[in-house]
Amino acid sequence: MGIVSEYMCDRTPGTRHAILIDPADQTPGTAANRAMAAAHAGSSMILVGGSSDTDMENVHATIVAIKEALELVSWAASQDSDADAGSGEIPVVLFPQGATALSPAADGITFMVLMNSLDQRFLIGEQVKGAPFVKEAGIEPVPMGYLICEPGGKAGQVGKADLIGPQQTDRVAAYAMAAQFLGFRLFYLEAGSGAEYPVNPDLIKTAREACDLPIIVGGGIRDSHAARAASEAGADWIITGNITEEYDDASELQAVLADLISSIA
Ligand code: 1GP
Repeated sequence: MGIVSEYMCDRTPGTRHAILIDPADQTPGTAANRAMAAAHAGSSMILVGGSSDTDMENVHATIVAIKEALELVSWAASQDSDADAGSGEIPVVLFPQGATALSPAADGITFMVLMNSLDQRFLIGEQVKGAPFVKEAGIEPVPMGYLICEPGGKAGQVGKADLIGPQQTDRVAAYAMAAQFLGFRLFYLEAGSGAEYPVNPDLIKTAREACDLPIIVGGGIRDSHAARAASEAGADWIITGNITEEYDDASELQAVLADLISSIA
């Protein structure tokens, strides 16, 4: 297993937090400031991905800017003898919608299959298209089963997902088992970016009991209450995208994220 896989798949008890940055929504400089605020707040990873209309150059510039900013954070922490042991550099991982939003500067990539898509493109097409780039660039792939639940949002529509309903525990259990049997290292339950409600904690709990994979949960998590519910149901990772992009002031963002992270620690 590579370094990023080991890091993401570490099952030490507790829930970690990551922010999702969409390069289409902000300049690389703003993305870097938000990543720094997240690192200071105690986030454990930066995911970069999102919109289907993002070009390669923009993704690359964003990742380079974030990595430079995080290097500074980690250097500053190393100079501070009072800093926490956990303040080292955190990974920047691609979370792509397709084969075009990639960058060789990323530490890793969630190499995913949208398991409940009805479209061949998201089951194997984009993966085959992107694989030569990932190999050539030497980006570490972390195989991931990705499942979209209601309401699903744009990801559900674009990905032509046969959405998992909030009460469909049997379905989620079967997908979680299949994800493990297929050799994925991670299992992601997605409600869709900006979802009006997050993944039902019952689905998370069922997936937790059905497989041994680390479970990532995202979509519609906007406050400590929702984050805690996902954490208590068994999520290993909580992802927040939209709330991260709502704050232009870095210290305000840091305070909001610190509050959310303290609720899942
Ligand atoms: C995307 O689920 C994440 O996978 C982010 O969702 O933007 O609603 O936080 P939000």
